Amino acid sequence: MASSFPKGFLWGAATAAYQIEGAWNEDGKGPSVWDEFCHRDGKVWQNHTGDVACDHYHLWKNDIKLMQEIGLKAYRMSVSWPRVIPLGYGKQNPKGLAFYDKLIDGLLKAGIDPWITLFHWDMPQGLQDKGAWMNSDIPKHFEDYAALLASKLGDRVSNWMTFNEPQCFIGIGYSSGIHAPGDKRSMRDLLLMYFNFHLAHGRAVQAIRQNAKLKANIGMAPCTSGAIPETESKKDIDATKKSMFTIGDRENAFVNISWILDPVLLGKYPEEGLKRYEGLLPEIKDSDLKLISQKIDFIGCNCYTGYKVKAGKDGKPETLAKPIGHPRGHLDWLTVDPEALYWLTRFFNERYPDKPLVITENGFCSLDWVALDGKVHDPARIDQMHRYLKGLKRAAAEGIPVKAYFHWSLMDNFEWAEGYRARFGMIHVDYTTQKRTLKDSAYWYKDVIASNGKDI
Ligand code: IFM
Repeated sequence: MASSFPKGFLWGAATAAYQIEGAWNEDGKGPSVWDEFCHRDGKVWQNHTGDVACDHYHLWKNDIKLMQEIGLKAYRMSVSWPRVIPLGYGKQNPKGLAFYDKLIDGLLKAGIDPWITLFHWDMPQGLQDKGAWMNSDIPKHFEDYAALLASKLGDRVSNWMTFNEPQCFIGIGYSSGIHAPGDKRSMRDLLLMYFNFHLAHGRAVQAIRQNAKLKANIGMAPCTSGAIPETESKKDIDATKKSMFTIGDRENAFVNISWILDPVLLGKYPEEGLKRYEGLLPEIKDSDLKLISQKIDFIGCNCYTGYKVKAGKDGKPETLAKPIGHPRGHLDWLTVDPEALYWLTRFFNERYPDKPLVITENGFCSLDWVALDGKVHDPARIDQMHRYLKGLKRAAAEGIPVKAYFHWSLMDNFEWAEGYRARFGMIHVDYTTQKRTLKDSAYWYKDVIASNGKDI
């Protein structure tokens, strides 16, 4: 095992615009689907909204200081599309662009490398009114938005992610309706949305390359749970890998990672999916696949959880139930499965060989508060991070090209339909005063960064 992470490994933390910025209707910003959704009664836990969130729109300077205090080398943030183009198409908003301009300058001055996600779920309501992902014009609107950001910020920003977790904003937002815009569409519609998202991705990659002054490092940040073999026998490993990329049920809105990444990296949709979704898919032309499979520079992945698999009869994957009392965070879905990062990066590298891999999100939510001693003690988050990073370190030691790790999240923030009840940050936020307190995990991470993970 290597004594530290590879030289130049990038340690970062991540956030997203709607979850931290607040200022939902300031300085000419247009509404997003999340603004509209949160203002509807009963959609979000205790009717919380992102109206103010962490007020990062006003407190960004202080937040950069805190990032410096932790020693972050990189910061993954997203841009709010309706803040810079209020309707999502047409007129730009100079004040919104000025905000990101200042923020980027501030980060660079602080020695922190900005990694920008173009779309982290806050679809402009103006485009939602036109059908959003159902509308065949959406890829073109997204291309224009990407071109705008690349031309305004691409002289200082080189790292870009087109989308965050398509399976969530399509699969949850338009299927179960638990997320904005709260829609419930058929699988046929969802597959069309996934297709339009893919086209939008391809167009955005082209637009960034054409408009950015700096050489662009472009990827995407989909999500998946990592499949972990029960033992390291060849038959368990083979079955586990199969399970990781297997297309789920025909009606499963949360499509498998292979449906997201194969067209982008292999230039084709998985055969198994083409059969499974037969009769539900839009027409997909070779020219579409060419556009979708524009060369990207890295594969990002958001991974929080894992599940164990063993080879059953005839080597078929069998998923094992988690034992009673399996460790988990404050939200039910967030189980602690540390080997996930090792197996995920290993299987990705085998399916999509030699592409740099970036963990664009990984983290833990707990019930943290400021203790009598004025500090925030979050040993569970430290332990979670420590265990997961061990897996990533093993991957690096075996030559898997892992390049960066972004902890979710820099600070506690608006956790979508869960409101503020789940705290994911390394920085505690008191939402009534906006006071920030670095948690124990932030100091622990600071040491990890300073030693390049030597003691992991
Ligand atoms: O808060 C979210 C983030 O917006 C997307 N990935 C998962 C995080 C935790 O649920």
